[in-house]
Amino acid sequence: MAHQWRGVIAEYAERLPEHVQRRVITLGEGGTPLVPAPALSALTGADVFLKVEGMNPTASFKDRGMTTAISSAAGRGAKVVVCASTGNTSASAAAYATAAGMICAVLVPDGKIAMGKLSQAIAHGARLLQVDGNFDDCLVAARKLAEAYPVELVNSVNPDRIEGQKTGAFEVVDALGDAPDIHALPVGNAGNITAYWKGYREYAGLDAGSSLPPVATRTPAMWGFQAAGSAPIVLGHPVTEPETIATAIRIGNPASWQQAIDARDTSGGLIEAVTDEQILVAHRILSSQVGVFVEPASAAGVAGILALAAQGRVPAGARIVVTVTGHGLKDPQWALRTADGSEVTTMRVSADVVAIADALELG
Ligand code: AN7
Repeated sequence: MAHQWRGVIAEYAERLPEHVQRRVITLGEGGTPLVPAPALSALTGADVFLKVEGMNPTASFKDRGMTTAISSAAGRGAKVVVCASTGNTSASAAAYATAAGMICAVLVPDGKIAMGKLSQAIAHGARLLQVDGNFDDCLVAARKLAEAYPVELVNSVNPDRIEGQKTGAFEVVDALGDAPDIHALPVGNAGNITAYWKGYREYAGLDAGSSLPPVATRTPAMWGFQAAGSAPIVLGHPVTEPETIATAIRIGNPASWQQAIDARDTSGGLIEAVTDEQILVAHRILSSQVGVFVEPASAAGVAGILALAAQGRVPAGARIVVTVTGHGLKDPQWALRTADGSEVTTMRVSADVVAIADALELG
């Protein structure tokens, strides 16, 4: 019988609020692969899987929460949405707003978002403004705009976003048959760690007020990783000038800070920092040893489990799921550098089979 994945609202309707279901705007998000990563299992001594969120319609995990946020706004008759973004939220908001026939306003830090994401927001017709400031400044402005004007805010401070993003946890449990021991992921504005933790708790029957039967017998330890130059939760104070090559998580004052701490502490987990060098090493291992191409921020979770394994802090044989949050094609320049930072060169040859075979060292 013909069947295709219907998007997260239809697939998880009974676990999502009714108000996001009045006018469903979907691009078929979710249903992303959970890929075994034997190379990472070998490096960590654990049993590692990747939740490959670059397979979503706009190539990042943001689509899970955008279908619910835009559907909710559409159900209330909203005409204009706004978001602040380090790039992926803007790409997703622009696509879903277009599908809903809405106007999408986007505030991004000037010169600090990856070209692929900028292209997506523009291609989908967003009213994009490059703001003289960082992401945190953009979010303050977006919140004020939504308070003072008839505009809906679709950042993850909007609870409808968290509802959609929690489906990532549902899919992990549906694929594995139960929750993993550890769930690792990058942390920026801290919406995703909040959402996964909510999803895992709900599937384990730990949320008050649900009459649905539990699907999982347990919840994982949540391991969040920030970039060392943008690690406010690790440091315990906001970072006024966050820096990292992982522009997606270049965030100094996360909106869901307290929720991230709750997820860390109630799950028995941790939130730690990884350096840009560790991020780039993990990025390279993912592309050259696993076969999964991600953007730098998305490699932070993998960098984290590798760092903890090196410190002997990864339990042998633990089942670990790492969310890799966005596709490598968003920010492809990082593939074109070698480990020592020099530019990758490619060979030129004549269209002659012998010359080509020689160049490939097949002779
Ligand atoms: C690839 O797009 O904040 O901790 O404005 O794009 O839920 O913020 C992006 C964040 C991880 C961090 N990986 O997730 C935005 C934005 C990628 C991201 C994160 C982001 P949160």
